Amino acid sequence: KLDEFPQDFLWGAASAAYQIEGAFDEAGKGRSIWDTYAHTPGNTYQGTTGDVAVDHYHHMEEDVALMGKMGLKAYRFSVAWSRVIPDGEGAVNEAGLDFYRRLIKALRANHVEPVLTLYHWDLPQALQDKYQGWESRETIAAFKKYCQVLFAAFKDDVKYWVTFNEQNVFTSMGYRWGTHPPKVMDIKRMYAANHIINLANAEAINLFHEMVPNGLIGPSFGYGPVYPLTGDPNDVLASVNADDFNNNWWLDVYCRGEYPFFMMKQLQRMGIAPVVTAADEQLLKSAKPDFLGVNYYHGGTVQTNRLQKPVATDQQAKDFSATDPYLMQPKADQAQSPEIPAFNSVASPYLAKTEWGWEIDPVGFRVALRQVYEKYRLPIFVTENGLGAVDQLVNGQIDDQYRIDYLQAHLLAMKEAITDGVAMIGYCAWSYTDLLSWLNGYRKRYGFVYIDRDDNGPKELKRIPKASYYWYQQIIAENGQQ
Ligand code: BGP
Repeated sequence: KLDEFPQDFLWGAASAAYQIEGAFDEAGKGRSIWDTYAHTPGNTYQGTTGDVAVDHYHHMEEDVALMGKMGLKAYRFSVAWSRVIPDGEGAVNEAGLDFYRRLIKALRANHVEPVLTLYHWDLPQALQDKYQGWESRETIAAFKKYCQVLFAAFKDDVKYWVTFNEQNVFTSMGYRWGTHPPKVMDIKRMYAANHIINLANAEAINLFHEMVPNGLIGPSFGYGPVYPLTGDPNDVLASVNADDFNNNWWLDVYCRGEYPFFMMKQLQRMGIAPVVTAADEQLLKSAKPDFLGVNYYHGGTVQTNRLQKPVATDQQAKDFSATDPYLMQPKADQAQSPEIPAFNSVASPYLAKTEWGWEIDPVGFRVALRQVYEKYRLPIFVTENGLGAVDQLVNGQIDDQYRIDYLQAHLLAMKEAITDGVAMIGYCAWSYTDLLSWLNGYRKRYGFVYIDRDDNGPKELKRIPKASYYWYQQIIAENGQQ
């Protein structure tokens, strides 16, 4: 028999500022690197931007009222740094801060616990221009100031805080693949930026513990278990390398305050390791997150890159990348990563895929929760998990049974992990309303609440609860009994 969910389990849903707010230049907001990136032709799917997004900025009360009706226990959102401090480090824009003050008040009035993410990818453009963003230590000071403003403003009203969302994703996309801002393709710079962000994360956690002693803070990491394609020891070795490369490189720093030993050695051999001073080491060791945010979509299967033989022809690699730019297949005779050349990512022969080619793997969710808890023993807050699909509005309704099936399977896996002994705070499905998918525009929908808009622009932006909304309402009411 499976354990029950804890009585105070936070059943939630998530979002991020750039993907929902719109109002990109209203009420004193500064530009972010995502404004710049999306405004540059060729960078996003059909040129879609978050200029209007789903206009949550002007529909906030309505959106929160629907959360109240749903019985949602927690709502994860991010603050747009450039709305609060338009140039990233100077004067505070009171109107920007006020938007979040009103949001938090509305959440509390509807008995929804706010979960505030400090950084979900939208760095103020001014910091990119002035300091080269996350490649410079000046940006740590700016981030600390921004954190200080938010901690002071919301320390009595927000208990759960997330520092960085998916550092692994935004740095790999932004500095390795060049498919997110700042569109750099240089792995040495990628490792340097990661180190700076690790320091910023540590500074934020330490400052938080001084200023908000009753709150809880941690990073949200995009975690996927790594599977070897076969039992061939070469494939197993590849999976050990890939686990360092995909997961440990970040998680060990967050939770243990140190970089993984073998991978660091390898980077040093190649001359691309970050410069870590004694003071840095001390800082990283001193900052302890209170929980670990886990975003789970899928794991990854790898095989050894035998004799550097191609795993895909150029055409196959192109087709694969075209389905979803997040899943980049190494091209012919090219390893996934020059620094860890012993693995290549391949499709799992066991798993079905979503319309965007993401593997559907609820068992992997249990594996993920177990692995992370076993290694770091921190309570886990699942801060994202969900299904991106094309939804059809038929007679004013959306019957997204496929999303219900997906979520149900993942909730069951989570219950099994809890029975295994994993300590969990809550679960935020991605996403609450439909929203902008960074590189896929508006047709890839994740929400419990449908929003009437497409890639060509807003229609009426009407909010329509989907079948999954009513299903989740029931799940919450029964605390996960199904
Ligand atoms: C995560 C991000 C989210 C969200 C989600 C779905 O990596 O933290 O912001 O976008 O993935 O991704 P996508 O929109 O590419 O389908």
